[in-house]
Amino acid sequence: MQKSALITGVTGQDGAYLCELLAEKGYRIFGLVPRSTRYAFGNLDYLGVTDQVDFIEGDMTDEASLIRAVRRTRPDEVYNLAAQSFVATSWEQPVLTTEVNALGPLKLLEAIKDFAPRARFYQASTSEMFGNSHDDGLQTEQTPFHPRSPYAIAKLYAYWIANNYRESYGMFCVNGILFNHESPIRGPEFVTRKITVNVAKIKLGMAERFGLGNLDGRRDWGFAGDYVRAMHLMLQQDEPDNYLLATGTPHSVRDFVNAAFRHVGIDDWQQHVYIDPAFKRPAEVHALHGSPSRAAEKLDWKPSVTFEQLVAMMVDADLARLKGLVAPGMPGR
Ligand code: NAP
Ligand code: F7E
Repeated sequence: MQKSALITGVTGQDGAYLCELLAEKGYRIFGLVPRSTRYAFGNLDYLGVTDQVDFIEGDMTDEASLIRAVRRTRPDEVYNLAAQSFVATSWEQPVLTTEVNALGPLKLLEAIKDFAPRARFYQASTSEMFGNSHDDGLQTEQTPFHPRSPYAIAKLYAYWIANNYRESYGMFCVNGILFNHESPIRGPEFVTRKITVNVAKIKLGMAERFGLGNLDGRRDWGFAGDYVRAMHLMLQQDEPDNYLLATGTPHSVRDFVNAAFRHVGIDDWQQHVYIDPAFKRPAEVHALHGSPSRAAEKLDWKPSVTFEQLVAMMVDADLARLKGLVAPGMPGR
């Protein structure tokens, strides 16, 4: 029988890759979209999957719309990817971030409990919940949480409420604790895409310099296409559980800058990058380095794209877009 999935945040980076995956698997896909996103299907268009999705208007802050979406679709699987996902903005808009990222999942879980209690639920949790906490430099599913931003604190609430609905009501709720994952359709405000867009512009003579904040921040960057495969796998297990996804190989922002410039044959990148304090954060997460061993063992998952391949893929995509080799408004592949 055909399976169905309801995806919130369907127009975001992960939403688009997940649609691509579930469409290949023959799912009926329902996508929740706020009114403001109604016609912003760039990521889905880019992956060629817009016509695979039945769109339902709704917003994570509007409980009635979530109830209606779940009642109308009665899905087998729900992927809660919707979020105010930019950490820096969470200091500017902490209340909105909390309403969307913490109370949103609670409202959605209530709707599922009442109208589709057998649906399997995926919560997009994040390595940001660890903050600077680690065990000998490495984060695992056992590492204590110490969130450092309103974003991470809201996500920690969602993490616990998903665990609680599993324990209280026997619902199939899983948390994917995902480390940073990127792609050619990553939002342009995130550091990786900001770097690849600017490096491509500099290579093509369209810009000279750009500003960045903390170059010493270390992240464990993987490819979004790999991570959505694991989201799906988590919902196919016999029992619900929480899993951490990472590559296990961290790099600094400086490493990313260096690799992106090197890819286009520019060695003296220091001439093109200046430090702009405006991009520094009130409280920084210095280093995220995750252990994917449990996901490897239990889900038989491993990432397929290396750091160098990811950087090259993103720079090449932005070069292609800027050269007009892909349709305007769409990130180049
Ligand atoms: P993204 O590209 O920013 O996508 C977020 C999606 O949520 C967008 O479609 C956005 O629509 C939608 N959204 C925002 N506010 C909403 C609201 N009030 N109601 C309904 N939809 C709303 O994020 P992503 O990178 O795909 O990440 C997917 C999820 O994983 C997020 O929850 C994020 O916090 C989490 N996560 C991401 C990473 C990562 O490295 N990418 C790592 C760990 C966890 P608009 O575009 O219209 O705002
Ligand atoms: O920052 C530093 C910044 O904004 C990465 C989200 O998907 O992953 C993402 O959150 C690092 C930080 O991502 C700039 O200070 C330096 O150390 O790309 P980012 P993030 O904050 O790690 C997690 C796992 C999520 O869950 C989030 O949803 O880069 N950095 N200079 C900069 N960052 C930005 N954005 N811009 C700069 O100019």
